[in-house]
Amino acid sequence: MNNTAYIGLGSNMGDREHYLRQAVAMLSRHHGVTVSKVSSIYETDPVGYEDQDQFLNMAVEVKTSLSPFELLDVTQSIEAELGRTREIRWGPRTADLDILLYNRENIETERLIVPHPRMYERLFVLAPLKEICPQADHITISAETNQEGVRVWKQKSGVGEFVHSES
Ligand code: A4P
Ligand code: MG
Repeated sequence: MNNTAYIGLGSNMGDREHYLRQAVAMLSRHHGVTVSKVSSIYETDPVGYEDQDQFLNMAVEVKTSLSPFELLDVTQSIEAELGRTREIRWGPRTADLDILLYNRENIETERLIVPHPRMYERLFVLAPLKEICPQADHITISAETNQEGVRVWKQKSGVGEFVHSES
């Protein structure tokens, strides 16, 4: 578990909190992944495609023995298992898991780009990330970023509450 990664999670369909909790619990059940920190849960206005319901967003820190691509396999299988159907780009989803940072690596491939290319202008990513990630503390939120539409919905609690919340 000698790598540190940050994952951004979002949901705006059905029981949003349930999907976030399920996703975190599924991450932590994977042998190669330990969830080490969880942020608060934020309620956020939709960005990109705006004619959709509000999101819940959060971020988690994981310690992992997996490579970035293996971690992407895991996050994508969690999205699939949580029944994500995606008809519209940036549209509604039950669970979306984006790899935000993986150590300090820069990866630019067809399948995976890290740091996540859109995270720097998205307050719904940066607000939860800054709570748990020392290296993100230095990221300044650009002047063009809409400062509104992101508010704490449930204060940060312990990892254990997430990991043991679902069977
Ligand atoms: N991919 C490349 N890099 C990564 C990475 N670092 N992490 C590839 C995860 N995936 C990565 O993603 C499309 C492809 O990106 C994947 O096949 C993977 O190989 P996707 O998740 O399948 O598609 P998507 O999420 O619909 O598109 P995209 O472009 O990833 O959307 P975003 O940027 O994730 O935005 N508003 C609020 N308030 N809250 C939200 O959470 N989310 C979105 C989705 C839009 N608006 C939102 C929110
Ligand atoms: Mg995505």
